[in-house]
Amino acid sequence: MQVVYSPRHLAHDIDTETFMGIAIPANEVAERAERIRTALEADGGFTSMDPTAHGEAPITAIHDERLVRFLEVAWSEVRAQAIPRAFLSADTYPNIAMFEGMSPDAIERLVREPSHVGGRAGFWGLDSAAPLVAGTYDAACAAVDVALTTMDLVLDGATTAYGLCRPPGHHAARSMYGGYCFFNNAAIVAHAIATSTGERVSILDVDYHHGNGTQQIFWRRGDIRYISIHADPARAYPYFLGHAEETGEGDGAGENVNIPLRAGATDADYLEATDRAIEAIGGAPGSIVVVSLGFDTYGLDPIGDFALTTSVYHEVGRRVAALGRRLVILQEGGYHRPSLGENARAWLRGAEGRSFEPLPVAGFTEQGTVV
Ligand code: SP5
Ligand code: ZN
Repeated sequence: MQVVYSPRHLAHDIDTETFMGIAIPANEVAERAERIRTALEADGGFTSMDPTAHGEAPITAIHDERLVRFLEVAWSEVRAQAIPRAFLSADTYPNIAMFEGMSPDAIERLVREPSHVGGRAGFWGLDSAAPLVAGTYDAACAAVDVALTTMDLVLDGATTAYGLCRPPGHHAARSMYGGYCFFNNAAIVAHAIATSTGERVSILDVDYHHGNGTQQIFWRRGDIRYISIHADPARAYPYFLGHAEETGEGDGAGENVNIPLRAGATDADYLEATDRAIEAIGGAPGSIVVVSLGFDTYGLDPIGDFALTTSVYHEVGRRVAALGRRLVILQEGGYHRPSLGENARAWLRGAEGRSFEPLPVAGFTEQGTVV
Protein backbone atom coordinates (compact mmCIF):
# COMPACT_ATOMS: atom_id res chain seq x y z
CA MET A 1 0.00 0.00 0.00
CA GLN A 2 1.12 3.53 -0.72
CA VAL A 3 1.57 5.81 2.29
CA VAL A 4 1.54 9.58 1.84
CA TYR A 5 3.62 11.42 4.44
CA SER A 6 5.07 14.91 4.81
CA PRO A 7 7.68 15.98 7.38
CA ARG A 8 5.94 19.38 7.40
CA HIS A 9 3.76 18.07 10.28
CA LEU A 10 6.86 18.53 12.50
CA ALA A 11 6.30 22.31 12.36
CA HIS A 12 3.14 21.78 14.44
CA ASP A 13 5.47 21.28 17.39
CA ILE A 14 3.25 20.80 20.44
CA ASP A 15 4.34 19.84 23.94
CA THR A 16 1.60 21.27 26.18
CA GLU A 17 -2.19 21.49 26.02
CA THR A 18 -4.71 22.83 28.50
CA PHE A 19 -7.32 20.55 30.02
CA MET A 20 -10.04 22.07 32.21
CA GLY A 21 -7.94 25.06 33.10
CA ILE A 22 -4.54 23.52 33.71
CA ALA A 23 -1.55 22.83 31.50
CA ILE A 24 -0.85 19.13 30.86
CA PRO A 25 1.60 17.30 28.56
CA ALA A 26 0.15 17.38 25.04
CA ASN A 27 -1.52 14.31 23.59
CA GLU A 28 -1.45 15.27 19.91
CA VAL A 29 2.33 15.37 19.37
CA ALA A 30 4.73 14.88 16.45
CA GLU A 31 5.93 11.54 17.84
CA ARG A 32 2.54 10.03 16.91
CA ALA A 33 3.07 10.37 13.17
CA GLU A 34 6.73 9.39 13.44
CA ARG A 35 5.82 6.19 15.29
CA ILE A 36 3.38 5.22 12.54
CA ARG A 37 5.79 6.11 9.75
CA THR A 38 8.58 4.06 11.32
CA ALA A 39 6.38 1.00 11.89
CA LEU A 40 5.10 1.01 8.31
CA GLU A 41 8.66 1.34 7.02
CA ALA A 42 9.77 -1.64 9.16
CA ASP A 43 6.85 -3.72 7.84
CA GLY A 44 8.27 -3.65 4.33
CA GLY A 45 4.84 -3.88 2.67
CA PHE A 46 4.30 -0.12 2.40
CA THR A 47 5.90 2.49 0.15
CA SER A 48 6.05 6.10 1.26
CA MET A 49 5.68 9.15 -0.95
CA ASP A 50 5.54 12.92 -0.54
CA PRO A 51 2.30 14.81 -1.13
CA THR A 52 1.86 17.14 -4.08
CA ALA A 53 0.59 20.70 -3.61
CA HIS A 54 -3.14 21.10 -4.29
CA GLY A 55 -3.51 24.79 -3.45
CA GLU A 56 -6.13 26.49 -1.32
CA ALA A 57 -9.26 25.96 -3.47
CA PRO A 58 -10.09 22.49 -2.06
CA ILE A 59 -9.85 23.96 1.48
CA THR A 60 -12.11 26.95 0.82
CA ALA A 61 -14.59 24.63 -0.92
CA ILE A 62 -15.26 23.28 2.60
CA HIS A 63 -14.13 25.94 5.07
CA ASP A 64 -15.11 29.59 5.57
CA GLU A 65 -12.36 31.63 3.95
CA ARG A 66 -12.23 33.83 7.07
CA LEU A 67 -11.34 30.77 9.20
CA VAL A 68 -8.47 30.04 6.81
CA ARG A 69 -7.25 33.64 7.04
CA PHE A 70 -7.47 33.60 10.85
CA LEU A 71 -5.42 30.39 11.09
CA GLU A 72 -2.88 31.84 8.69
CA VAL A 73 -2.21 34.93 10.82
CA ALA A 74 -3.11 33.66 14.32
CA TRP A 75 0.44 33.07 15.50
CA SER A 76 1.85 36.32 14.12
CA GLU A 77 -1.05 38.09 15.90
CA VAL A 78 -0.10 36.40 19.20
CA ARG A 79 3.36 37.88 18.79
CA ALA A 80 2.16 41.28 17.44
CA GLN A 81 -0.25 41.62 20.39
CA ALA A 82 2.55 40.58 22.78
CA ILE A 83 0.57 37.71 24.33
CA PRO A 84 3.12 35.96 26.58
CA ARG A 85 2.15 32.36 25.82
CA ALA A 86 3.94 29.37 24.26
CA PHE A 87 0.75 28.50 22.36
CA LEU A 88 -2.55 30.18 21.54
CA SER A 89 -5.64 29.16 23.48
CA ALA A 90 -8.87 31.19 23.57
CA ASP A 91 -10.00 33.61 26.26
CA THR A 92 -13.79 33.84 25.72
CA TYR A 93 -16.12 31.67 23.60
CA PRO A 94 -19.44 32.95 22.20
CA ASN A 95 -21.71 30.52 24.10
CA ILE A 96 -25.09 30.52 22.29
CA ALA A 97 -26.87 31.60 25.51
CA MET A 98 -25.06 34.96 25.32
CA PHE A 99 -27.36 35.84 22.39
CA GLU A 100 -30.61 34.38 23.71
CA GLY A 101 -33.59 36.42 22.53
CA MET A 102 -31.69 38.05 19.65
CA SER A 103 -32.93 37.21 16.17
CA PRO A 104 -30.59 35.33 13.80
CA ASP A 105 -30.56 38.54 11.76
CA ALA A 106 -29.55 40.66 14.76
CA ILE A 107 -26.82 38.19 15.68
CA GLU A 108 -25.56 38.25 12.10
CA ARG A 109 -25.48 42.07 12.07
CA LEU A 110 -24.21 42.77 15.57
CA VAL A 111 -21.91 39.96 16.65
CA ARG A 112 -18.52 40.25 15.02
CA GLU A 113 -15.01 38.86 15.16
CA PRO A 114 -13.00 40.88 17.69
CA SER A 115 -9.44 42.08 17.15
CA HIS A 116 -7.93 40.63 20.34
CA VAL A 117 -6.39 37.30 19.40
CA GLY A 118 -7.77 35.60 22.54
CA GLY A 119 -11.24 36.68 21.42
CA ARG A 120 -10.56 35.68 17.81
CA ALA A 121 -9.50 32.22 18.98
CA GLY A 122 -12.82 31.99 20.85
CA PHE A 123 -14.76 33.21 17.80
CA TRP A 124 -13.25 30.48 15.55
CA GLY A 125 -12.43 27.75 18.08
CA LEU A 126 -14.42 25.00 19.78
CA ASP A 127 -12.35 24.33 22.87
CA SER A 128 -9.33 25.39 24.91
CA ALA A 129 -7.45 22.10 24.38
CA ALA A 130 -6.36 22.63 20.74
CA PRO A 131 -3.04 24.49 20.97
CA LEU A 132 -1.92 26.59 18.01
CA VAL A 133 1.78 27.41 17.51
CA ALA A 134 4.01 29.08 14.91
CA GLY A 135 4.03 26.12 12.50
CA THR A 136 0.41 25.02 12.88
CA TYR A 137 -0.96 26.63 9.73
CA ASP A 138 1.75 25.20 7.48
CA ALA A 139 1.36 21.73 9.00
CA ALA A 140 -2.43 21.88 8.61
CA CYS A 141 -2.03 22.85 4.93
CA ALA A 142 0.43 19.97 4.47
CA ALA A 143 -2.05 17.53 6.07
CA VAL A 144 -4.65 18.59 3.48
CA ASP A 145 -2.11 17.97 0.69
CA VAL A 146 -1.37 14.55 2.20
CA ALA A 147 -5.10 13.74 2.19
CA LEU A 148 -5.68 14.97 -1.38
CA THR A 149 -2.62 13.10 -2.69
CA THR A 150 -3.95 9.93 -1.04
CA MET A 151 -7.25 10.58 -2.81
CA ASP A 152 -5.44 10.98 -6.15
CA LEU A 153 -3.86 7.54 -5.76
CA VAL A 154 -7.30 5.98 -5.35
CA LEU A 155 -8.87 8.04 -8.17
CA ASP A 156 -5.98 6.83 -10.35
CA GLY A 157 -6.90 3.22 -9.62
CA ALA A 158 -5.38 2.13 -6.30
CA THR A 159 -7.74 -0.05 -4.25
CA THR A 160 -6.51 1.44 -0.97
CA ALA A 161 -4.13 4.23 0.04
CA TYR A 162 -3.21 5.71 3.42
CA GLY A 163 -2.57 9.37 4.27
CA LEU A 164 -0.60 9.94 7.46
CA CYS A 165 -2.38 13.22 8.21
CA ARG A 166 -1.22 15.32 11.16
CA PRO A 167 -2.82 17.44 12.50
CA PRO A 168 -6.03 15.41 12.32
CA GLY A 169 -9.26 16.90 10.94
CA HIS A 170 -12.64 15.48 11.93
CA HIS A 171 -13.51 18.01 14.68
CA ALA A 172 -13.00 20.98 12.32
CA ALA A 173 -16.34 22.34 11.02
CA ARG A 174 -16.93 24.74 8.14
CA SER A 175 -16.19 27.78 10.33
CA MET A 176 -14.49 26.27 13.37
CA TYR A 177 -11.29 24.56 14.47
CA GLY A 178 -10.87 22.46 17.64
CA GLY A 179 -10.14 19.04 19.09
CA TYR A 180 -6.53 19.15 17.77
CA CYS A 181 -8.01 19.71 14.27
CA PHE A 182 -7.67 22.77 11.99
CA PHE A 183 -8.77 21.72 8.49
CA ASN A 184 -11.10 18.77 7.98
CA ASN A 185 -8.91 16.54 5.82
CA ALA A 186 -11.56 13.82 5.33
CA ALA A 187 -14.36 16.28 4.47
CA ILE A 188 -12.15 18.10 1.96
CA VAL A 189 -11.38 14.76 0.28
CA ALA A 190 -14.98 13.48 0.31
CA HIS A 191 -16.23 16.69 -1.30
CA ALA A 192 -13.43 16.62 -3.90
CA ILE A 193 -14.30 13.01 -4.81
CA ALA A 194 -18.02 13.76 -5.05
CA THR A 195 -17.44 16.76 -7.32
CA SER A 196 -14.81 15.13 -9.55
CA THR A 197 -16.60 11.78 -10.01
CA GLY A 198 -20.27 12.74 -9.63
CA GLU A 199 -20.56 9.66 -7.42
CA ARG A 200 -21.88 9.48 -3.91
CA VAL A 201 -19.24 9.09 -1.20
CA SER A 202 -19.39 7.51 2.26
CA ILE A 203 -17.19 8.53 5.17
CA LEU A 204 -16.57 5.93 7.87
CA ASP A 205 -15.21 7.51 11.05
CA VAL A 206 -13.69 5.04 13.51
CA ASP A 207 -11.88 7.53 15.75
CA TYR A 208 -12.91 7.25 19.44
CA HIS A 209 -14.45 10.72 19.26
CA HIS A 210 -17.49 11.79 17.28
CA GLY A 211 -16.43 13.73 14.17
CA ASN A 212 -18.66 16.71 14.83
CA GLY A 213 -16.96 18.75 12.10
CA THR A 214 -17.58 16.19 9.38
CA GLN A 215 -21.18 15.77 10.53
CA GLN A 216 -21.74 19.55 10.47
CA ILE A 217 -20.24 20.00 7.01
CA PHE A 218 -22.43 17.35 5.37
CA TRP A 219 -25.55 17.63 7.61
CA ARG A 220 -27.81 18.78 4.74
CA ARG A 221 -26.07 16.99 1.87
CA GLY A 222 -27.55 13.99 0.12
CA ASP A 223 -24.38 13.08 -1.80
CA ILE A 224 -22.17 12.28 1.20
CA ARG A 225 -23.12 9.81 3.90
CA TYR A 226 -21.35 10.10 7.26
CA ILE A 227 -21.16 7.04 9.53
CA SER A 228 -19.36 7.29 12.88
CA ILE A 229 -18.66 4.83 15.71
CA HIS A 230 -17.60 6.71 18.85
CA ALA A 231 -17.87 7.23 22.59
CA ASP A 232 -21.30 8.40 23.73
CA PRO A 233 -21.09 12.23 23.88
CA ALA A 234 -22.86 12.15 27.25
CA ARG A 235 -19.45 11.29 28.73
CA ALA A 236 -16.88 12.21 26.10
CA TYR A 237 -15.61 15.04 23.94
CA PRO A 238 -17.10 16.75 21.88
CA TYR A 239 -20.06 16.39 24.32
CA PHE A 240 -22.70 18.33 22.38
CA LEU A 241 -23.01 16.23 19.22
CA GLY A 242 -22.76 12.55 18.35
CA HIS A 243 -26.08 11.12 19.57
CA ALA A 244 -27.81 8.37 17.60
CA GLU A 245 -30.81 10.67 17.01
CA GLU A 246 -28.74 13.02 14.80
CA THR A 247 -29.60 11.75 11.32
CA GLY A 248 -29.28 14.82 9.04
CA GLU A 249 -31.82 17.26 7.59
CA GLY A 250 -33.10 18.34 4.20
CA ASP A 251 -31.32 16.48 1.37
CA GLY A 252 -29.15 14.96 4.08
CA ALA A 253 -32.05 13.38 6.02
CA GLY A 254 -31.03 9.82 6.85
CA GLU A 255 -27.46 10.33 5.58
CA ASN A 256 -25.90 10.82 9.03
CA VAL A 257 -25.44 7.66 11.08
CA ASN A 258 -24.08 7.89 14.65
CA ILE A 259 -23.24 4.76 16.61
CA PRO A 260 -22.33 5.76 20.19
CA LEU A 261 -20.74 3.13 22.44
CA ARG A 262 -20.50 2.67 26.21
CA ALA A 263 -17.35 3.01 28.33
CA GLY A 264 -15.35 -0.21 28.33
CA ALA A 265 -16.55 -1.25 24.85
CA THR A 266 -14.81 -4.52 23.91
CA ASP A 267 -13.54 -5.99 20.65
CA ALA A 268 -16.85 -7.87 20.32
CA ASP A 269 -18.90 -4.69 20.89
CA TYR A 270 -16.79 -2.91 18.33
CA LEU A 271 -17.13 -5.59 15.66
CA GLU A 272 -20.90 -5.52 16.11
CA ALA A 273 -20.86 -1.73 15.62
CA THR A 274 -18.55 -2.15 12.62
CA ASP A 275 -21.03 -4.50 10.98
CA ARG A 276 -23.82 -1.94 11.49
CA ALA A 277 -21.64 0.76 9.98
CA ILE A 278 -20.73 -1.42 7.01
CA GLU A 279 -24.41 -2.11 6.42
CA ALA A 280 -25.09 1.64 6.40
CA ILE A 281 -22.32 2.15 3.82
CA GLY A 282 -23.71 -0.70 1.69
CA GLY A 283 -27.08 1.07 1.67
CA ALA A 284 -25.69 4.05 -0.28
CA PRO A 285 -24.32 3.82 -3.83
CA GLY A 286 -20.74 4.79 -4.65
CA SER A 287 -17.40 3.08 -5.17
CA ILE A 288 -15.18 5.00 -2.70
CA VAL A 289 -15.17 5.19 1.10
CA VAL A 290 -13.13 7.77 3.01
CA VAL A 291 -12.00 6.29 6.34
CA SER A 292 -11.29 8.60 9.29
CA LEU A 293 -8.96 6.26 11.16
CA GLY A 294 -8.31 6.77 14.87
CA PHE A 295 -6.62 4.55 17.43
CA ASP A 296 -7.86 6.35 20.55
CA THR A 297 -10.26 3.37 20.80
CA TYR A 298 -7.30 1.31 22.02
CA GLY A 299 -7.50 -0.09 25.56
CA LEU A 300 -4.43 1.80 26.74
CA ASP A 301 -5.25 5.14 25.12
CA PRO A 302 -4.79 7.95 27.68
CA ILE A 303 -7.92 9.89 26.64
CA GLY A 304 -10.28 7.10 25.54
CA ASP A 305 -12.17 4.51 27.62
CA PHE A 306 -12.70 1.62 25.18
CA ALA A 307 -10.94 -1.73 25.62
CA LEU A 308 -9.89 -2.60 22.07
CA THR A 309 -6.84 -4.74 21.28
CA THR A 310 -4.51 -4.66 18.29
CA SER A 311 -6.01 -7.76 16.69
CA VAL A 312 -9.44 -6.13 16.34
CA TYR A 313 -7.95 -3.41 14.13
CA HIS A 314 -6.82 -6.08 11.68
CA GLU A 315 -10.32 -7.54 11.61
CA VAL A 316 -12.02 -4.13 11.25
CA GLY A 317 -9.72 -3.26 8.34
CA ARG A 318 -10.48 -6.63 6.76
CA ARG A 319 -14.27 -6.22 7.11
CA VAL A 320 -14.28 -2.65 5.77
CA ALA A 321 -12.22 -3.68 2.73
CA ALA A 322 -14.52 -6.68 2.17
CA LEU A 323 -17.22 -4.15 1.17
CA GLY A 324 -15.42 -4.13 -2.16
CA ARG A 325 -15.11 -0.34 -2.30
CA ARG A 326 -11.88 1.57 -2.76
CA LEU A 327 -10.59 3.13 0.46
CA VAL A 328 -9.00 6.54 1.05
CA ILE A 329 -7.73 6.00 4.60
CA LEU A 330 -6.79 9.15 6.55
CA GLN A 331 -5.25 9.31 10.01
CA GLU A 332 -7.19 11.06 12.78
CA GLY A 333 -6.46 10.52 16.52
CA GLY A 334 -4.81 7.89 18.73
CA TYR A 335 -2.60 8.91 21.65
CA HIS A 336 -1.02 5.80 23.17
CA ARG A 337 2.25 6.30 21.37
CA PRO A 338 3.93 2.88 21.86
CA SER A 339 1.05 0.99 20.19
CA LEU A 340 0.27 3.39 17.33
CA GLY A 341 2.61 1.81 14.80
CA GLU A 342 1.40 -1.73 15.44
CA ASN A 343 -2.25 -0.70 15.41
CA ALA A 344 -1.80 1.11 12.10
CA ARG A 345 0.05 -1.87 10.60
CA ALA A 346 -2.72 -4.20 11.77
CA TRP A 347 -5.55 -2.07 10.32
CA LEU A 348 -3.86 -1.36 7.02
CA ARG A 349 -2.71 -4.95 6.48
CA GLY A 350 -6.28 -6.09 7.20
CA ALA A 351 -7.55 -3.59 4.62
CA GLU A 352 -5.24 -5.18 2.05
CA GLY A 353 -6.38 -8.70 2.96
CA ARG A 354 -2.95 -9.56 4.33
CA SER A 355 -2.15 -11.43 7.55
CA PHE A 356 -0.84 -9.63 10.64
CA GLU A 357 1.98 -10.85 12.86
CA PRO A 358 2.82 -8.56 15.78
CA LEU A 359 6.35 -7.14 15.87
CA PRO A 360 8.01 -6.40 19.20
CA VAL A 361 7.91 -2.77 20.34
CA ALA A 362 10.75 -1.70 22.65
CA GLY A 363 9.57 -1.23 26.22
CA PHE A 364 5.98 -2.27 25.67
CA THR A 365 3.69 -5.27 25.37
CA GLU A 366 -0.02 -5.17 24.67
CA GLN A 367 -0.78 -6.16 28.26
CA GLY A 368 0.83 -2.90 29.29
CA THR A 369 3.74 -4.53 31.09
CA VAL A 370 7.21 -3.14 30.60
CA VAL A 371 9.54 -5.69 28.99
C1 SP5 B 1 -8.73 14.09 16.74
C2 SP5 B 1 -9.00 13.78 18.19
O1 SP5 B 1 -8.90 12.62 18.58
N1 SP5 B 1 -9.27 14.80 18.98
C3 SP5 B 1 -9.56 14.60 20.34
C4 SP5 B 1 -9.76 15.86 21.08
C5 SP5 B 1 -10.01 15.59 22.53
N2 SP5 B 1 -9.90 16.78 23.28
C6 SP5 B 1 -10.29 16.68 24.66
C7 SP5 B 1 -9.34 15.83 25.41
C8 SP5 B 1 -9.85 15.60 26.80
C9 SP5 B 1 -8.83 14.83 27.55
N3 SP5 B 1 -9.42 14.22 28.67
C10 SP5 B 1 -8.47 13.52 29.48
C11 SP5 B 1 -9.16 12.67 30.47
C12 SP5 B 1 -8.18 11.77 31.12
N4 SP5 B 1 -8.83 10.86 31.98
ZN1 ZN C 1 -10.21 11.10 18.71
